[in-house]
Amino acid sequence: MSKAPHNKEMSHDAPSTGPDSAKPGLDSLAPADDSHQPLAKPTSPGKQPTAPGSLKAPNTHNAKIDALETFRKGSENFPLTTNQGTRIADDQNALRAGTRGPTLLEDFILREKITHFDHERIPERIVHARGSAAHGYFQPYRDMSDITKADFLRFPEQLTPVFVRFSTVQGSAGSADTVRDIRGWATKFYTQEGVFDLVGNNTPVFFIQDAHKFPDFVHAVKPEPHNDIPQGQSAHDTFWDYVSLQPETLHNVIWAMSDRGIPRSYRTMEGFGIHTFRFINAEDQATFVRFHWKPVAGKASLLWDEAQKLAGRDPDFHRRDLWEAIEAGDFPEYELGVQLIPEEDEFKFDFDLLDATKLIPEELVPVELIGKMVLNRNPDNFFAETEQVAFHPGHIVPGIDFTNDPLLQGRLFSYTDTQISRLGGPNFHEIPINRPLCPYHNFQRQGMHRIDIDTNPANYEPNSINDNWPRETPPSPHRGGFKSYQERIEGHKVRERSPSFGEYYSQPRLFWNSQTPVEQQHIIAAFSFELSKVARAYIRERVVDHLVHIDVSLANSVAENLGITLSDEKMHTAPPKDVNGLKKDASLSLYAIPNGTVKGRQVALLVSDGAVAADVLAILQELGAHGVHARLLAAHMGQIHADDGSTLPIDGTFSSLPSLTFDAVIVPDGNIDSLLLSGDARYFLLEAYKHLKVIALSGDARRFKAQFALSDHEREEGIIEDSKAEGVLMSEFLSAMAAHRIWSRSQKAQSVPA
Ligand code: HDE
Repeated sequence: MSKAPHNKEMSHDAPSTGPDSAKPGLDSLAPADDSHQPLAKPTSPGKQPTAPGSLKAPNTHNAKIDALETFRKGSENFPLTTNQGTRIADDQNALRAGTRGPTLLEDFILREKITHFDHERIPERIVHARGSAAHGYFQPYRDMSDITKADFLRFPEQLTPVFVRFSTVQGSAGSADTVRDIRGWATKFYTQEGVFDLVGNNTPVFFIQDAHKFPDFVHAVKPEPHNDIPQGQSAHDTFWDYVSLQPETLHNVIWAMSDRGIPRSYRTMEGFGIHTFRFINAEDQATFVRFHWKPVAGKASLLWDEAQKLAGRDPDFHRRDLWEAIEAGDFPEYELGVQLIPEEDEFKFDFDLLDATKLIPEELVPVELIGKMVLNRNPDNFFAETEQVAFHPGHIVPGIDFTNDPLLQGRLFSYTDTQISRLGGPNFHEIPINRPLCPYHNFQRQGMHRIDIDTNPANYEPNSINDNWPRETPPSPHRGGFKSYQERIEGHKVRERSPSFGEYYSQPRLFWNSQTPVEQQHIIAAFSFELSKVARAYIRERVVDHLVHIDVSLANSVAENLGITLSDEKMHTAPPKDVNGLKKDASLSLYAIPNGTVKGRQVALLVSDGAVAADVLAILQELGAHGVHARLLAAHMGQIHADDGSTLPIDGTFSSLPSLTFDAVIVPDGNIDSLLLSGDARYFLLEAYKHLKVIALSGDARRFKAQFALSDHEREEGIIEDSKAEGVLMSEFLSAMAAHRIWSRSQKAQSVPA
């Protein structure tokens, strides 16, 4: 690197920057002894990454898919040193004058260690502070060049590395995963033409239309300013005060109050780019596009009671699920979808495409699935990767462009600005997780924490000293320079919203009407819960007054729960107009269209000494064959003794791994007496029953039916029973589990106190 060529070929090969490329120069300065070599050959020099290339034939690009390898360092078999490489002889004691005397200022080892520690925190993200992330790759299904010239969407054989960070919005970095909130979904595509960040959420709309309102909205939803309560939740006065005064928020609010606000896992969430973007093809033709992520595992959510309990029993529930799924080889998969709208159709809708509080119903514009993303590797270091990753909707590549959505336009300023304060300067793009995988060269080379050592003698352009390198690339159909779409703009300078943004109730109504009856009940319960936490009665009433304009029955049910009586006039409020004549759109519901597979789900087996080994084995084999994870739970850790004398290792206890953390439960045959006597085991099953989970009872375990107020002869959907596990019991169990929950039990389950 010290004598790097002036990059005259403008190549798209491996980056010429980075610590490794600097090595030759540094090596010549290295001491002759081996003081910087491992003491012995490292046995595991850091975690070996899973190479996405091994899943599909690699191409030249895929060879660079794990570019972080350049920066990863393990420390096995290396001596402990200071940051300057000086070997440390004693890391237990500070240097002091006499064993009982004062510590000496001279102790550079102590000073360096404590100083570094003192600065180990960076400001957490102002929103989306709590997140977890994973590496993976994206692969397009077809050549999209008729619509976009974006290189990463042109070659079905080409894998593009990605890094995805999922997050909650409101809570701080240490808050619980399962709170009711919107989830952030930010994807960094390391394309050969530069980094493309798709920074979206798990809802297709946002709360506000204009970026200018964002600070007020965020202040309102964050904990209250006087006492910093509540953490990670919207159930408080300032949020609902804001909502009641800003009806444009209602659409995203009803999504947040639906089961979308409490996803089962990051694997079972949909994602959305929200704003309308533009695709640009090689002929400079533009097509409007809205981005979607569709989870291959299907869509699924928690129940509110589960979500609240999990916030205490396992605050890392989503983080752990993502991590464990990847470690187990159940790589989360998502299909990238696009809704494409020709430019000439811009004004065909009852809403404005530039309004981020409106979605485009899939019934009107179907989603075309154009590729798949697979998350197949956990980060090595939470801070270096998940915390330091810097997303920005303005990180964009040729073939994709912005529109005049006023929310998007404001975001384009905010993200760089926030990274500069969060990551300590303008060189955050040099942090390994943020570096483009294609070469990048320009004349910006100073500022805090500069890592690259630019050798070009000219740091300006035009220059003749270095033959004007690095030079601009003219736009061209492929691999050209970025050229903004030439949209004709005309207008007065105004602080004014377009009247086409002015309708707030039709889309929330479409959402409400599209839900299954159970989902509608959940929405009523969520509004009722949240508003019951609002101390000021007039705020509760104002919100209900808005709900009246969405749907009178929704408003009335919430009002009843809050002890509010709606006037006759309100009860006869006319509904808003249908959206382009549409009354329902099944895609807006989580469960209207059956979806998903059982692969990757978690099942608990409750056992005790005397469990029938053949039964347990049959269950484990059948679950394993369908990619379902089983855990054996007992009253104690260690092992239990099965009926045939064999021992079964236990994964957790009935209380340490509560039913909340499982999708379904099976009680195998054998020694049910002791389980029936265990309060923890009975609580486990009752709670699973309350949460509408599939329960299978084999052999003697059928005695548990009495717990669910069922006689020996009564059958109930979702309680799968047989004399043994082998055969029909397991096939019925698996097909019942595919529907996520036993919705028909909803009414009866309400009487369960667990
Ligand atoms: Fe963000 N948003 N946002 N946002 N946003 C941030 O950037 C902002 C908006 C989203 O995992 C911040 O790096 C403004 C919409 C995600 O690191 C900040 C506006 C959508 C993440 C910021 C919006 C998002 C952020 C805070 C209104 C969905 C987490 C830390 C104009 C399409 C990314 C940071 C990650 C993060 C500003 C609205 C999604 C302050 C001004 C709409 C997923 O820059």
